[in-house]
Amino acid sequence: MSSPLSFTDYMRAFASRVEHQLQSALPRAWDVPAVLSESMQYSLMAGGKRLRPLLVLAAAEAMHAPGDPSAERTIEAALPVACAIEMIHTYSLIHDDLPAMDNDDFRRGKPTNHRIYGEAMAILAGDALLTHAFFSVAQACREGGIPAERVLAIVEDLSYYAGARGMVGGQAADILGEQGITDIGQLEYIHIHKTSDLIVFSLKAGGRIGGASDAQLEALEQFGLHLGLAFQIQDDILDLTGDEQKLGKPLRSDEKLQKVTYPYLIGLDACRAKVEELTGKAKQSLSAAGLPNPERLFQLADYLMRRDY
Ligand code: GRG
Repeated sequence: MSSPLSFTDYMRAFASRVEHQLQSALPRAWDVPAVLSESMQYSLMAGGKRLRPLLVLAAAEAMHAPGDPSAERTIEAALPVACAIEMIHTYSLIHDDLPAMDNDDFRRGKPTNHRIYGEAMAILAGDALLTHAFFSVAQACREGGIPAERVLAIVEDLSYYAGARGMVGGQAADILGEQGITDIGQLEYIHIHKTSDLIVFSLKAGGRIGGASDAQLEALEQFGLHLGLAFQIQDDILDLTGDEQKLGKPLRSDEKLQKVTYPYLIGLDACRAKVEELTGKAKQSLSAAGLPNPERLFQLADYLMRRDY
């Protein structure tokens, strides 16, 4: 029997499968106006950690006991759903970068979509990625053979977690509260919806594809909620310490306090402790679920806590 891949090789192998699948996931250029197609492709293929697709695949795999040969079929069937969540994530980044929102010039080390294609086309590329994500989920049934009732539940979840009750709601709360956030509760609401919700979706979708029970789905949800918050706080820490490293000096407090973030409210040390605490809680929620093979999800949680990019 071959020995299991190291975690790094595992991540690399899954990321490359996602990358490969994404390449052919969009409508072909001859079916759509060429500039629209190019603009969608530009942002979707611009790199990124592909975290959410990896979570879909790892959660699907977690539903099979180690060594179960049918795990591979489940992972393969989950790929269109893994692509779908990356399309939604990419649309949210394109729209978030627009002048009406964050007005950013660079994303993933490249000029933002609207800097290359103009605002109108960037809005449309985001809209088209959002819509195409649902097409991609439907493909999991048509081509991947996932039972229709599981795909229906995934569609329901996707509209819930990505929509007004989920990520879009979180973004709205962020914009509305821009000047007036004074406590952790408000910040937590924003992060749960902006960040955790797509992570929760990814884990539940993987679980659903692998046939998770209601109790297992609930555990995956709790895992994702805590993991998402830990991920966001780690992101805030890296934003701050990254700026310090770039500038080669510690920032003055007035330089750090441009935006209300976790470090702004509770300081860096408390943030680091919070990331550990939330990661521990995430792993605890998952342990209780009795998934057949949760090992890679545990490793992913530890990896995210220690990441430095
Ligand atoms: C415009 C509807 C709408 C929503 C925007 C995603 C988002 C909501 C805003 C982007 C800003 C931000 C910090 C969001 C929190 C989620 C987050 C940390 C996104 C970045 O995700 P990564 O680190 O990005 O996985 P890559 O580039 O690696 O895919």
